[in-house]
Amino acid sequence: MNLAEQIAAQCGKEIPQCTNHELYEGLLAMVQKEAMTRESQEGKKKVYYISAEFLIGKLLSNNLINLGWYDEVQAVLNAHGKDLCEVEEAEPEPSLGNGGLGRLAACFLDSMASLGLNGAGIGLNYHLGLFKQEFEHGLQKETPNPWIEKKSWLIPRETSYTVQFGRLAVRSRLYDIAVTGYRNRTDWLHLFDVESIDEGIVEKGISFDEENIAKNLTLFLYPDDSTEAGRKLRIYQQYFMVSNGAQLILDECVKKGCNLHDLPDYAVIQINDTHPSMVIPELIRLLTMRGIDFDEAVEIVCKTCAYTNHTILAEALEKWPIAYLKEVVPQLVPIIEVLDDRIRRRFPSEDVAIIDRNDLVHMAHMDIHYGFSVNGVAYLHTEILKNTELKKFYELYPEKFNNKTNGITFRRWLLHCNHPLADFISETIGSGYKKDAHELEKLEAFQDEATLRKLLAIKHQNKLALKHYLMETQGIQVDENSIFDIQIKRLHEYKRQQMNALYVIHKYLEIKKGHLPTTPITVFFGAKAAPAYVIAKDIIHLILCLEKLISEDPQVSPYLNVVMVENYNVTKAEKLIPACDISQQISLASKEASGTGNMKFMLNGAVTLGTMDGANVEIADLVGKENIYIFGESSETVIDHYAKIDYVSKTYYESNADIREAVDFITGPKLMAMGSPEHLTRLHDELLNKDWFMTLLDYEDYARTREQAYKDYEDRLTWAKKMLVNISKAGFFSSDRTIAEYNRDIWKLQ
Ligand code: 26Q
Repeated sequence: MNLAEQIAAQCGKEIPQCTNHELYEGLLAMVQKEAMTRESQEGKKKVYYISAEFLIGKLLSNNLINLGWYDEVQAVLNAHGKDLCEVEEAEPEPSLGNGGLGRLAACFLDSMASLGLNGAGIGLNYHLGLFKQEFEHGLQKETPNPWIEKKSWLIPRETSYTVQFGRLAVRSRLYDIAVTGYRNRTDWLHLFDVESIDEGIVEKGISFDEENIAKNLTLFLYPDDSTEAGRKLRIYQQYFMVSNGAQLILDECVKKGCNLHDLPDYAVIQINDTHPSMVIPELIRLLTMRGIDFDEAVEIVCKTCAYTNHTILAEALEKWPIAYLKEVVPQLVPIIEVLDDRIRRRFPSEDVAIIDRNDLVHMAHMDIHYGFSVNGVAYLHTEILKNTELKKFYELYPEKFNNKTNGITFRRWLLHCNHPLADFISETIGSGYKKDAHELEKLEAFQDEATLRKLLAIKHQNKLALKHYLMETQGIQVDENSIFDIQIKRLHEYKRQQMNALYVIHKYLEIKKGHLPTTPITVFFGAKAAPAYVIAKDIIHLILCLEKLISEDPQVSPYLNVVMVENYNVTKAEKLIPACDISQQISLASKEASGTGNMKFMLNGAVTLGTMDGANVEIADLVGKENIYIFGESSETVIDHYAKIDYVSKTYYESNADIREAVDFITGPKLMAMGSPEHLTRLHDELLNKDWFMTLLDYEDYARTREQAYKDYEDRLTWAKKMLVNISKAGFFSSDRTIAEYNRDIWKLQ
């Protein structure tokens, strides 16, 4: 049978008669069948990547690319009057993560399979992904985000375990999603669910019915809300995940001939932030139940578990009240107490204790003491962990600390999302870069005018594609000839969307005064705010007000526009990133562990405007100062301000007229009439009296540097050279490189 006949057979009718949704389901089934044939048992030792989040995004196109089917499927569909891009639209996006950490886990699985590593992901099968965001009266509204249809990527398995919560026993059910490697083996993402889930609860509104754990345990993904007090249901989720994971790991190893004493020869567990940290006491518990004595069980676990830290925000480090744990997972409490006791005997300092004086369990501390590796996610981040945040631990265990700078999978973030650019690169330097990203460096030799013009043409084409997409989905009109200046990421004060908004106000006022930009500017935002994060929602409100104000002002809108993209998610990122000219990476130095959007933009030929924070530092090193716009105070200066508590935002407000004008515009008559005075006043007060993330400290340098970038943009060929250098140096940020380093230094699979 040829491909067209196979598709028709799978769908039960000829291609032209199929809806896009039917074609999606047919192709899904074909991909799943093929993925199974590429399954591999190879490798004695296996890496288990445990994570509360896997932000996998849509899977169809990616799988087709990885299997080597994409071009043929596209051609066959076209020949029958169908279009793969439209078929893609029929697929619901599984938003099983909040942002960076979850997306990283998804990129890592892709790279593990693509490198042929024996690995698996372990997580939870949330029935509703991260909430859907809608804008209503200039405010964010959250609605449920279901993604599981009758036919989905989930493959139900027979595997089922019992998980004990005090007296309550819950049965689990395993679902697998195939992770097809790029022209390589299939690995699996194991997602655990409860057998007794009841989706009907959603109808009654999003709230957690703790009485009915067995019915709602996997219904929702918690929105990243570091400031919210620990919710008990989250402990249920975490323990459910790790207990199932630990049981699966032990079963798999025993099946391969492991006698459990030699577990570290068969398994290595990567703990993705502290969300899965209970796997440590749980594994100790299970090993002792299987006849291993306690001391040896601790030793085995110490050699099996490795921990990745993703944040230096103190308030985001998980600390659970021991009373919660006693209630939810009483069987773990005596184990955690012994682990704490042993540390207290060895190291009397209160700073490194697991259970603190207030009876809070510090999950990260447990990971560091009882794991064999601790890594940060970018050079600067790891240095800050070693020298500041986790200094006391670094002194105890210098050998455990290592850096693994994040990466992204080029299959999704170039081959899939930017076909024109990928084709252009293949024509210019051949296709070798698809397997070895470092080959992108060959592009640097092509700085002739014809190549640069081609690059500009591709960018223009992608901007047009985004324009059409936004028109169709949000009814928004954008000017493809304007500069596309983009900031897309979760809304958080440390990421400083508010600084970007202050510049927009400044520019608006400049235009009002008759100072017009040479090329029009479109400032794109995309961001979800955690539902309980008040200031974050105020910032969204401000951005929406600015969008409205400007779009209704014919004097300004030919030169400046704001677009707030609704419900920002992986799918939207895939459309926005290829169209970007300027990538905003403007976190307060020392606060962004790495960032991975910065890498995606660079790979797609955007130029970064950013602070020396996270992986921006490494981007700047690679591309050189000609090809990036760096501004703002250094992480040392910022850390020093925090230590001395000497930052006063009002000083900057009072000494700079531009700042004063922009900040006061927030509560000026125009916005107050248009928006909600409550939100605007609160934000104004926050900036003036607190400004914990030092927006006003960096504003002046930010505005100046941004102006410079706009000015340089005018020289199109020089700008295109910057784009070319950014693309050619992006190879380092392939997650294949990151995963190869994890394997070389931590996992050590053959
Ligand atoms: C905590 C408590 C209650 C509910 C949710 C959470 C929660 C959930 C998700 C806390 C944090 C997260 C996610 C954190 C995250 O995405 N961190 C990012 O990780 C990226 C990958 O390493 C980095 O690039 C980013 O710099 C970092 O912010």
